[in-house]
Amino acid sequence: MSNITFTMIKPTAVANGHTGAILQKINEGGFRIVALKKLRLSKQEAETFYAVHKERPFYGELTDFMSSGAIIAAVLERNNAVSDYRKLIGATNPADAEKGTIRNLFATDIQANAVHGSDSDENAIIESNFFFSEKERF
Ligand code: 3AN
Repeated sequence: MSNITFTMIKPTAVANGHTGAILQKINEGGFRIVALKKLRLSKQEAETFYAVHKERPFYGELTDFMSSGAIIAAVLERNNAVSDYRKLIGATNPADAEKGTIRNLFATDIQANAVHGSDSDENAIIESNFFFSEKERF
C-alpha cells in the first residue's frame, strides 16, 4: 500500500474550465499535491504513456485525444492513495460513475472521462516518474 498516486486532468476537462473545481475535489478528498504541471503531450508521448493499451481497439483514438490539448499532471499523496483516488474519480465510464465523483461531475463520455488515476502502486510510481523529476516534488 503506497501513499502516492498519479493523475491527469484530461484535455476536454481542462478546455472546459474544470481544472480549479477538480483540484478542489482533490484537496477536499484529503490528497496532498506533491507535484503539479500543465503541458501538452505529443502523440508519441501519449503512445508511450498508454503502451499497456496498445492492443485495445481505442488505442489510436485515446492517444489522439490525450495529445489534442493541454493537460494537468499531478502526483498526489495520501494513505491508500491509489484505491481511494479511484473511489473519488468513479468508474471509467461516467455513465456508471457514482454521484458526486469527479467523472460523474465533469466527464463527457468514456474516452473524455475527465481524469486519469493510476490503477496500482507500481504504475503510480512509473507514471509519476514519466512526468516529474525529484526536483519537481515537494
Ligand atoms: P481507467 O482510466 O478507469 O483506469 P482504463 O485504464 O481501462 O480505465 O482505460 C484508460 C483510458 O482509456 C480511459 N481513461 C479512457 O479515456 C479510455 N478508454 C477506456 N475504455 C474505453 C473505451 N471503451 N472506448 C474509448 N476509450 C476508452
